[in-house]
Amino acid sequence: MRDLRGARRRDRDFADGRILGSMCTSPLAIARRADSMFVNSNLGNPGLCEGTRDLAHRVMEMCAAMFHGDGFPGRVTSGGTEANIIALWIARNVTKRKKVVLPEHAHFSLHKAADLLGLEKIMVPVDREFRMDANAAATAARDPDVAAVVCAAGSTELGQVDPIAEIGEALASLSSPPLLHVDAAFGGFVLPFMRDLGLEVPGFDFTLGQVSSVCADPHKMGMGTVPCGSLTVRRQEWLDAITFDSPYLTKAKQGTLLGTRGSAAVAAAYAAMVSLGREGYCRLVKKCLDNTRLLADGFSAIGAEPIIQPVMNILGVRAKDTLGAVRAFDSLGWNVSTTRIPSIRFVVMPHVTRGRILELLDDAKKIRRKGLL
Ligand code: 0PR
Repeated sequence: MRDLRGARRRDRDFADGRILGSMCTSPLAIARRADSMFVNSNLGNPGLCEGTRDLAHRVMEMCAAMFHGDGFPGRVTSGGTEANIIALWIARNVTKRKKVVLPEHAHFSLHKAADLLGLEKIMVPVDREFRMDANAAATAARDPDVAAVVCAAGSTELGQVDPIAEIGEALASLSSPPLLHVDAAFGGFVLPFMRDLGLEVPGFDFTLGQVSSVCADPHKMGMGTVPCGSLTVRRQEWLDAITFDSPYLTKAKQGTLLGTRGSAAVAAAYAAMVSLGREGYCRLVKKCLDNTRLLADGFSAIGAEPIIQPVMNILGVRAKDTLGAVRAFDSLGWNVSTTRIPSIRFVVMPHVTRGRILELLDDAKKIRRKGLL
């Protein structure tokens, strides 16, 4: 136990409000409790664990409804990486094609997926607002060997939303269009609630007829525990394309990437989603957006400009010396990260309070005086 306590102390805790370099956060109390109730269950053997199988089903029903795909099937996953891999796996098997169109800002899990699946990547540049260039995406998608086009709804670096409606329209005009996968690993638990708050949100979900699949992670803005993601797809037969016989298990077939896997985070996702409901998520999202605005305005006030006006609760700030500034923040006890643009990246998760933002801005002034910002 001493070893464990020692190791645990060395793992940073979100609760101190100083981590702005992660997309995870302190899970909701009820999610932690749910997690600890299911440490002994295995979602990989649903015949033995019918309880968690049902919870997984209900989590997926809620995700489908959140993305206007009521009744659409899906899978809980271990996170965005697994969901992106499954989405491209489906695309490859359904279309029997060998290429994938990715935006330049695609999360590295999509590069992993392409590598694993033997898909050739066609990279599409971003526009001045760091959105996937719609014309270039449309041109790339005309290649008849393209299995899928991937767009982000909440890019990892800047939280930007690609012009998914425009790209979807271009795909609709093709005689045999590729699948369109939306990576909303982060934005999936932000954008629907921004819409509820009356903010303008570009189309990104199944309301767009061409969208084939959407992934969204309960372990990011969903307030669940790690590891939990989701993938919702438009058609059941697409899941059949990745389903295998599992003769030794209590169910004859398995349609997921992982085999044995924990149920705990699925129970936690269920607990977080049911207890927060849309209103609870709206409150959290509003708080994060307000704090992001405060941070962006604070940086502008000291002459360090945002790369783009924040779309959601992720902010990129231009620095004179990006790595030097990140190191300086680090030495003052802040965890922040960088983007390839380059800029300093701040993810304003629910554990980051208004008070912490004001402290961070005070420290930013010191870093500015050193000439790094
Ligand atoms: N898609 C997008 C748009 C993402 O931002 C991420 C994760 C993924 C997919 C992959 O999700 P999983 O990591 O759940 O498989 N983006 C974060 C990032 O790379 C992941 C992360 C999370 C990094 C917590 C650090 C950290 O402390 O920034």
